Amino acid sequence: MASPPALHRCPLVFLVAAPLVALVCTATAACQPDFDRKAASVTELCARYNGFDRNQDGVTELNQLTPMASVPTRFAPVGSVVILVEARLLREPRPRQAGVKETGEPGDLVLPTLPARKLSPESEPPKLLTVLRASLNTFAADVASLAYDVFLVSADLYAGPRHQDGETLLAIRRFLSEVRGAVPDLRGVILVGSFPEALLVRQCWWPHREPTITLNVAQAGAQTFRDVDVIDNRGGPAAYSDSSDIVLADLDGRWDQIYHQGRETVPGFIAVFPAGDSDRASCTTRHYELFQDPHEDFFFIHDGDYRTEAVPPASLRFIREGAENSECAPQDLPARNPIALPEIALSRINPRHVGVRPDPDIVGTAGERLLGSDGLPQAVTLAGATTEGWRVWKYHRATELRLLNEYLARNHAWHMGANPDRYPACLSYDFGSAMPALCTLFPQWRGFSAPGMDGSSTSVMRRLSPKAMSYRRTSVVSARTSGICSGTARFG
Ligand SMILES: [Ca+2]
Ligand SMILES: [Ca+2]
Repeated sequence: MASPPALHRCPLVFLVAAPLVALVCTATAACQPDFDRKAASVTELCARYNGFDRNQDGVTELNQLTPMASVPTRFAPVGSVVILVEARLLREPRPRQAGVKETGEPGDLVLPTLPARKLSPESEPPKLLTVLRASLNTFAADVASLAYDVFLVSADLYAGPRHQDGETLLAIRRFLSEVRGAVPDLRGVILVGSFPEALLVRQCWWPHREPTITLNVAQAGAQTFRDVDVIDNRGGPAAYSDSSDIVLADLDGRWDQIYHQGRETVPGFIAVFPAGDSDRASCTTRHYELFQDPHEDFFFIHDGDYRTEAVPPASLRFIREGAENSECAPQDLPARNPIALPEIALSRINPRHVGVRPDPDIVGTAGERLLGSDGLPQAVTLAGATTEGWRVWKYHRATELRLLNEYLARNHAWHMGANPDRYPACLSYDFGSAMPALCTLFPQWRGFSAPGMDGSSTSVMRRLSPKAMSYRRTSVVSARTSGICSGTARFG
């Protein structure tokens, strides 16, 4: 077996174009099944998870998982990677019908998607789907060239009106967990397309000092305090994360136990202590505001559990219950600062929300449209104020596919040595800076240093509340940064 090129032989972290695709090259060859065994396991698991209804409520989360390709690396493998492709992207366009307006289906609007220089002027532009299928295979081969065995799978997931992104994610997670059981060197998963996102809601017991705070705003009992001790158990600015990949990456955590699919109200409070002394686990005050926050389809990180007792005549005692870290795997709990740790790296390539174009149906008073005959934006005078800014943009599937194809083409070109004049950048938290490792990738990066390119833990932490951080590095922060920085996590 050939040795990998020096670039890929080092046990280091690397980042590949945006979105970040990062995996750690750590030799783990011992006791691993061979490629054929891994491929057979992935195929078998795909079949087993077809029609998977995780919570057995009659709504299928995983409609169909279809193996598309298995690509062995030419080098001694340092791990395996699964690429999940949203099946929606791969569906054939509907047949065009006479009299039906152009829908944005890929067969309707054919755009040149491979680098133009690769097409002769006489070439008929390839169909977007044909290009996409070829591009995905090329992408898998590109990842395999980094010394990974690669398994390309199309994923047809629940896409109905019900809010159950978290449930669908948990189903994917179950599948990935089983894949990791059969393919122990699984190092990363790349999601191509619009996959569900995890919404994290967190409560914590957050004592801090506020320069100014108003309770019961716009209510009869509104009251403003200055420079006071406060306990906020709604989590403060880190209470929500609507895009976090820690749920998928932390395969042995207890995320399935903290998922809430239906709509629920979560009680919370902010209490003010004008006389100070708010850090204790039981505090009494008559200055407080109670909340009932509605949430749906969310993972509830309940680090701020509490109960109250009435203290006549008008005060309330807040008693901290102390339940924390229920999302963490048991082996993560003994840590001094328990935190959910990922087993695999996760990356997303998703152009869906930029797959838009100006609405061709908007027509101005003189018959002008948003784009002129030259294809450029132009001034349009509307008869009525009926079109708001965001409505100008209309989802257009052909554009989505074209953007994806263009990205994959650029990514491949980079693997082939194009665009060498790129620079390293790192954003990380808790795992330390990956910048030193990045700078070993290319000779010209040795000693690279530029302001703002290395957002490692110190600078990230500095932007957050020092007291909140000293109290406990929050799970939400770790989850969010794991999502952002899956590229900087080290494994194995
Ligand atoms: Ca279900
Ligand atoms: Ca874990």
